Amino acid sequence: MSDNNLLSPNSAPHSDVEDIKRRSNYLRGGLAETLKDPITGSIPEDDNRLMKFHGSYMQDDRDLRNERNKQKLEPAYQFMLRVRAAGGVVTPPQWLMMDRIAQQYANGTIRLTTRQSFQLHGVIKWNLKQTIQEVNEALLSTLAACGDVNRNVMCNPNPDQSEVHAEVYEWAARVSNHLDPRTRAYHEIWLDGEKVLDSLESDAAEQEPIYGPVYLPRKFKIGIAVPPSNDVDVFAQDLGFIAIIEEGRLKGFNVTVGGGMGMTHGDPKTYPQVAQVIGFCTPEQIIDVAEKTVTIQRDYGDRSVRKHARFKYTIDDRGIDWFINELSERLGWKLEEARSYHFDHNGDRYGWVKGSNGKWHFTLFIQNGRIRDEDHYLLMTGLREIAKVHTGDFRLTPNQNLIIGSVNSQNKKEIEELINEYGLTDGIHHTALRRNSMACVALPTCGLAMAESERYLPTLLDKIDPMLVEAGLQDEEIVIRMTGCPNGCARPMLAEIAFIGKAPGKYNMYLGGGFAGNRLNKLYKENIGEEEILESLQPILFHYAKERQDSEHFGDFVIRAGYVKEVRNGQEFHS
Ligand code: SRM
Ligand code: SF4
Repeated sequence: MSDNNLLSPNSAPHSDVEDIKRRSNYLRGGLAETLKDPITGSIPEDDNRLMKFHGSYMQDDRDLRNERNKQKLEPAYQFMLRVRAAGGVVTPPQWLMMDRIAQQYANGTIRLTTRQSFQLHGVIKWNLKQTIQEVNEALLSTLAACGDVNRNVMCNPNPDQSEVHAEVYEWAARVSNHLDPRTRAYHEIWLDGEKVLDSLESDAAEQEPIYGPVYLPRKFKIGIAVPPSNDVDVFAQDLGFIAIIEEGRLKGFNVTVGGGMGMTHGDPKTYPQVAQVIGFCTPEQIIDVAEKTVTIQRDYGDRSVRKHARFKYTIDDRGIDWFINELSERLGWKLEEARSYHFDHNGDRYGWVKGSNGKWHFTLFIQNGRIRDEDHYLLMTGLREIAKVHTGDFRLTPNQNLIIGSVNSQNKKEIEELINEYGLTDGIHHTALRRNSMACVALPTCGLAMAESERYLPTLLDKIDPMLVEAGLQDEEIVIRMTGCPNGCARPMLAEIAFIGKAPGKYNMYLGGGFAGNRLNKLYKENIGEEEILESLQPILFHYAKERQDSEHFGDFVIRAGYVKEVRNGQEFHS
């Protein structure tokens, strides 16, 4: 490999993060020393940038910020740790380990994320190394859970739903392994591995054959969907694959490129984008397509302006034809024409399902992915008790829910009893709107949050639910998502109803996303608080209840009824 990401075609000055990466000697920087500093619970900004590649972010408890400031104390620094597993599949012992370290080192809760990973919050600096070691002892990893690399590869979380699902999951795991960073820095810093490299001059091809010494310009995301479910929101991914199944066999994948959600309020140069389908590849070609696509973004992505560094902008700026040609050149062959496919939803399907191998899977509703014990709902304890007797696996869904997977017929009764004993639920007693809801973490941990999200959406839903009941829409599947800022972590721009935080208690309200995650929504009202949200939503829900056509989804209705205009691609999002 040439050292071409040091010589990006982009001649503008590189951003400071590029310099930090370049100087870091394959993600080492000063991290090993910094972690030992006994004086402060924080780490310097340069090292914090590198920490992300190792799966952790420095945060502070924002609920305590003002008070600590008044008392002239340093902020309550703490670290978020993201633990990834391709397709979100983990074993019961791994679950038990996550449970234990959440109690021992973090804030006693586990957060299931929108990309099928785990997050722990509240780990203090001096416990980080021990925590990461214990994660690795359980054969899980935090490496590349964050940072300018390929992130957790998403995949429909039902490997045993059919043989094809299992095969697709295997491909997701292989793509994920193939794109893992190869630097030994992670082992050296966290696992006390032998120090193998001291020199910046060492051969990039040997150290990081795919990424090179400055890694990617920005994060990169891959998801694989198995129609008719688009639970992974394939059109939100930088690179997506849509499994093509003919006569019960996996023929290959349609390839999608250039999706992404993040934007900045009021800055039309930033926008969410839906990915485009560019062709078809066979299963054996998927790794090559993934690798070459990543290298194109490595070489052509914008390294000067980080806001503009995502792959969606590389594609939009240079054109899809340019990308397809570049990809064909690097592959040495051309993608075939895309095959037909059909998605009919992007949410999860709850309750028991029997897989092709005779095993059972139970999808639990977990509100916004937060696993904790509350006074009258011992969710964390219930799952721990299940993990102790469960012989199958756990699967984190792309909608922040959890599947108790591969349950034997012999075990099913015992697991059902535990589900009942702890009141764990498939969400059937909730409105279908709540079952199709997602909210990002936001306050108090997320440093970028402008408004509440995870802590507020359930309360807002409590107020929307009676309207749904009154309108007779309680069982109507409508996708609703909320985020505390426009970075889009719960993929709100694809929801039929979305709220994106602007300021404390204020949200922009969006309508009209596609029910199958195939269309962006559009701004309906700006900067509104709860009262106006409810006042705005009520007449639309009643109108929908009265005048919707047969099987017309809410997102389609609001466009037909003229509440918002249809958005066909991201460039139209702000217009
Ligand atoms: Fe995200 C940054 C949480 C999925 C777009 N995201 C963050 C940070 C790390 C805040 C920060 O940079 O300081 C958040 C940590 C909050 C906390 O306290 O835990 C955060 N993102 C999350 C999670 C946990 C949300 C959740 O509630 O589940 C998701 C973890 C995924 C994982 O396991 O890997 C999460 N983030 C997403 C998604 C959805 C997806 O990937 O399918 C997106 C939109 C898709 C995309 O990337 O375009 C997303 N997160 C962002 C962005 C905007 C990137 C951009 O293009 O501009 C940021 C900000 C940034 O990178 O600068 C961000
Ligand atoms: Fe934080 Fe914004 Fe992501 Fe929510 S969407 S977790 S507020 S970065």
